[in-house]
Amino acid sequence: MNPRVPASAAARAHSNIALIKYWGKRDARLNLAAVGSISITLDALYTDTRVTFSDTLAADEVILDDAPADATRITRFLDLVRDNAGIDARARVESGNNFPTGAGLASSASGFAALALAATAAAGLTPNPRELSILARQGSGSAARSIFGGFAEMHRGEAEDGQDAYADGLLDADAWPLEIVVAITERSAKSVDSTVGMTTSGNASDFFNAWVDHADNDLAAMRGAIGNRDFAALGELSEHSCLKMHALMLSTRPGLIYWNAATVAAMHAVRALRADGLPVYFTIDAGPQIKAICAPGYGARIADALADVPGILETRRTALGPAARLID
Ligand code: 2P0
Repeated sequence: MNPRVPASAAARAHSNIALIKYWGKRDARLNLAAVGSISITLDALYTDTRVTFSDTLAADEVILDDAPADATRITRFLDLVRDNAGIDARARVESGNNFPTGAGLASSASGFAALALAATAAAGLTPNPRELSILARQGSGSAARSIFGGFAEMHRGEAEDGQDAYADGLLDADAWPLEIVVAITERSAKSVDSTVGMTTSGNASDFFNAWVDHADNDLAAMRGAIGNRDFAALGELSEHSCLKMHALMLSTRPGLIYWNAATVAAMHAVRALRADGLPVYFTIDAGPQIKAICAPGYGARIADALADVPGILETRRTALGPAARLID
């Protein structure tokens, strides 16, 4: 290996949840989304990843949450970094989430964002945030957004090579300190992973074209709500995009049902809290967990209320979080 290369680096990236959802691809090979998306990055949910390139390794090794894991998807991703850096060395990748993996809490978002940053640093590269987001996208679409803190927008892009499919920061976390309550209703991994689910939806839902046609309107309205710090507009648009995505999932053949009974109970509970005057809206990703979006200062009260909903196993409160960064 080139002696100038640091060879080992570690990064932390935070999970994010989309307020305007990404579901569907326009190009599977380059992992280009069919629609843009807008997300918030979460302080309390993150992945730490260390990448160490070594000439003595015969193959990439992956340790995920202290257990050896399949390296296929990681190797494909590291090959992009190796090509850019002009190195051949294999890597040892040690990664840990401080939350359940693969259960609809966006572990691939924080995971590939942390991997992109750690791997490029270990390979001696210094990409800017946009370049990093283009790289992270090729690991997982939602990971492009986790390069940024606060509010981020992922652009669908038009170019065939994906060079205009990147995320940008919209607003820093402290500019509008929303609070999120994540209500966990199931700890095991989900039944149909997002990549498979959204590829199926693109081929096998009558609703897919309508979903794509309306995306730009939703994105523009959300940009406006964020710019105006209009919480009711942000919340209403978030519930709308979430329910519309789940309608698309349900309309796929075979239908994708990510909710369980507690997920539905929690949706009703959020709306009951709202009817009582609390500023809270829900969103749900490709899994059974529910995320309550709370106006600044309301997280504790809403977490207490949701903890009483039958089937909710645990709640976690979080503020909005920072951008991905290198750590010791
Ligand atoms: C999102 N999700 O916008 C949407 C909402 C889940 C539901 O992005 O195939 O793991 O790796 O690009 O990023 C999850 O999909 O999919 C996701 P790939 P990813 O957050």
